[in-house]
Amino acid sequence: MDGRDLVRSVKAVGSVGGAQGLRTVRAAWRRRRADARALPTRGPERARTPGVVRDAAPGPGGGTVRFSRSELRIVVAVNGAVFWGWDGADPEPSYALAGRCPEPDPRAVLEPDKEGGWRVVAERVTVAVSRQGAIEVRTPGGVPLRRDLPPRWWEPVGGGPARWLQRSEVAADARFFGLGGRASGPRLRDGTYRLWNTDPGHSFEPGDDPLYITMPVQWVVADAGTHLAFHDNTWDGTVVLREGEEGAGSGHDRAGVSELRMDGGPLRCWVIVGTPARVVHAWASLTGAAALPPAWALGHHHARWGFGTEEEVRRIVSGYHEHGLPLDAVHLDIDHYDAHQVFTVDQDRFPKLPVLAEELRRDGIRLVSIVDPGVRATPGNAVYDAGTAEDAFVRDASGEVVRGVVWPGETVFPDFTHARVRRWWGRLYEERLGEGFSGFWHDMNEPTSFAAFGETTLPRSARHALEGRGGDHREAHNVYGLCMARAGYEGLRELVPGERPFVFSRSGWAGLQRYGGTWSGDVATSWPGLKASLSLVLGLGLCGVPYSGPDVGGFDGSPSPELYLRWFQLGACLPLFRTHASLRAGRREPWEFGPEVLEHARVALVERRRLLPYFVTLAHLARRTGAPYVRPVWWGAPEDRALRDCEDAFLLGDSLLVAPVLRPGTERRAVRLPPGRWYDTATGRAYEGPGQVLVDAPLERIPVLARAGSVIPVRGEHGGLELEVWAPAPGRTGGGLVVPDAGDGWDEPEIERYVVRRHGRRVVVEREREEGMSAPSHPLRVRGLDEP
Ligand code: NBV
Repeated sequence: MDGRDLVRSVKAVGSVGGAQGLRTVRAAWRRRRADARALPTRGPERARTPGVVRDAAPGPGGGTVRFSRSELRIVVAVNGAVFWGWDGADPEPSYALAGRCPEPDPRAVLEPDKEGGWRVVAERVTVAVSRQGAIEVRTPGGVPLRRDLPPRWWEPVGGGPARWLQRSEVAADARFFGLGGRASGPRLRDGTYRLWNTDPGHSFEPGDDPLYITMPVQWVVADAGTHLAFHDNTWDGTVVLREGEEGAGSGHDRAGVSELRMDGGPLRCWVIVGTPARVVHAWASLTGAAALPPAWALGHHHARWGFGTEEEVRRIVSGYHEHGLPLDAVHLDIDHYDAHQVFTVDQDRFPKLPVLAEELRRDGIRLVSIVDPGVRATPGNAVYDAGTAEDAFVRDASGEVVRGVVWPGETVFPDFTHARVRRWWGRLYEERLGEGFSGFWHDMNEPTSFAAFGETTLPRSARHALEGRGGDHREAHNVYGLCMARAGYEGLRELVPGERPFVFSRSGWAGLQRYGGTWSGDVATSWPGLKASLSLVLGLGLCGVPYSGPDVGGFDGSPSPELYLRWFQLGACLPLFRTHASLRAGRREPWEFGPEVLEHARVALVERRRLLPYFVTLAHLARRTGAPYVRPVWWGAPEDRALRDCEDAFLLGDSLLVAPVLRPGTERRAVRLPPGRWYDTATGRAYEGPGQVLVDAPLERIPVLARAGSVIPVRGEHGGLELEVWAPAPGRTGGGLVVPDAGDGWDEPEIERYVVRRHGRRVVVEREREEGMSAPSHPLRVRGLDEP
């Protein structure tokens, strides 16, 4: 955020906090401008490469290969993931890993390779190391998936962290995905992607990079196979991607290239090879199971910056009721704070928040609170005083507390990389619970400070505990949001042990899913913004964070009725379904866009509610298997190149394919189908994949197709669970998993497995149990039989 942006947003907030609010932030900003304490300059550097191989020694799960100027440790873990680390880098400590590094696979062996190299051979992968330190990852059949050239380090002559470069080559036909939440995906085309969590300071569109959640997690999908590569390093860096090109006729292939440059930190990498489902499974076993959102969080949320008063909240909720629109959660933004200070309530405008919360809860609606990390640096502010007594705030190298500028004015920042500080912060949620809030929305936690230090974050020299190791903001920046999410999640687990916490966070890093989800941040209100919002959900899901969704309607400005509706219809198919907008933006309530939009939005809301059991099932499966709810269409057929290039549709679980409308004036659209039969759920018409078909997409709905043979748990008319079964194609079978909702606590529901067979015009559904097949446990509705 530059000065102009700051003044713009401060003006916006000033209209809530009054002229006084505006003056406070401006004055604080002026004071802090000179505050950046620079890091020492790097001085001259010396370049280094590994040199030539000397010898190798076997070790658990692989071994160590020694070079003249470095050494490389390779470990294959029992979950099939391969780790390697240069210069003695170990898998631990790591902010990404959920616990200890998984056990080494005792079956993996280190053996000599051709031309003086070495290789580690494991069940699912072979890792070959050349004499010069290139590392090639091959399938068990020997097909290369990735070749990392020998790395290069630049070490400051006077000591300090080395910068490094790792260049990797992949197949000419490969496509790149992932790297966290990227606006110009899901396919990551040629370009530079930065690894530094950033509040762009304005509403973003494709092309804005980086955003709030960056991760050095890369997916590579090629004819030869799929793999994930994770460089476990939290420092600032960039990834330059260049897709390859296949030589036409007798021409040569040009490999795809990924070049990773890091400003410091270890050079260590995890690679997982396999089908997409196996890759995410191993990734989740490394970085942790996704927190299971309570069922209400899978419904519809309505937020707004600037509800203003309790009356306004009641008015919006009544609007939902009067128009017959389901609503599950209302979010209160910073304007309900007292003078923008977190963990406070403006008693003039929200005098009886617990009463309002109770009223809403009786109607089945939960209140969610925004939580900002910045604490107003004023003695007398209870959070500041308590944090000071706790020695909770980030300091600089001279020991002074670092000050920035955020909404409350001059602000200090808890050091969430310290377990004691996390515990202190976690206990503060008790105040929120007392006000009646059930869920928590972490914002501004990149962390953002308005341009006080040239960058919109803390100075790089700021010191952090980093779990006792000690370090500075260069290393801690990217995990600040992750550690704040942990503080909130763990605090809530202690405060309300019987309920699953609901936390979602704007910033984060690999492993965020352990504590909750995220949303797409301030997406621009435009058709490109709509497309970007889907890109983020897909990218984050591949990186292990399955629960996310955009600000429906976009964050700023006023969407046209058509754009709003198309966004609403997409949002209704994403895990977090939330309408939200900025203070100055136009309205986002479904009835504000005319009767036609209202009617179609109602259909989308009612359908979301009907599909709630399916979302609950997907949430459980995400937790148990790592598979995101929202998956690229190549999920089950990564070898299909046309699917790899399809960016305008997605799979919602195994059973549904959603083809949102991302362009104005659309009434029909092309849909790229994976193999098998697919039914348009609105018309029942069957289409055969793989291939491209044209499907109706009238204003009233976006195309949603169901896979033949699938079993989709839905909410029946009277609220009970029903199974919607889509007939298998003649001669084919089907099936599906159903996980019933077991409440907001920790009870583990049993997974129900169904098998579907077709006999002529009859469809037979059975539940598979340990003791044998039995009748389904819920009423059935069979569809798709009218097709030949
Ligand atoms: O708290 C105000 C907003 C919030 O509505 C939005 O969702 C966040 O992404 N917040 C950013 C801070 C202000 C941004 C200009």
